[in-house]
Amino acid sequence: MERTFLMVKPDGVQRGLIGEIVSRFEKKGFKLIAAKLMTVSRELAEAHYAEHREKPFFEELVGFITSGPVFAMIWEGENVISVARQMMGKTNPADAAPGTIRGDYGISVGMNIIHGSDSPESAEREIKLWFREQDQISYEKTIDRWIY
Ligand code: IDP
Repeated sequence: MERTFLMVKPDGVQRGLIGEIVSRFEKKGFKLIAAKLMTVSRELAEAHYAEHREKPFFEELVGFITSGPVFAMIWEGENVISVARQMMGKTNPADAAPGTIRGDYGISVGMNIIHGSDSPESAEREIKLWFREQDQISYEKTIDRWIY
């Protein structure tokens, strides 16, 4: 079963959207494997966004993600990486469809509420970066047989 790394960014936490976002993924049928409210060190922020190191907005990005608590999560389910990306909507909330998280709650690309891994490779890398093995909980849900 596939796993992905999702994070409510500091703007989403400040705006009280943790519950709403968790609820969307729960109702969809995905399974929560790990979650924590935390502040992000500069070191972790730079490692997480390493692929954007050369971009002009890199400093802004690192400054933003370290500016307040984030809610980091691992979710599991069939095709969860791509389905979560669809549920998040396009990177720029101006292009994100209504009904998606960014489409419903975001306005600017810098503060777009949520992060989600964009491929199996980045999901694997990000899960390792953000969570220790022993904090990832594998368990059965009886409801699963009504979802799959
Ligand atoms: P993604 O979060 O949808 O995967 P990426 O292209 O990986 O999008 O960019 C990472 C994050 O960098 C975005 O979520 C957004 O917050 C921020 N970002 C992307 N482009 C810009 C920009 O032009 N200005 C400021 N921030 C940006």
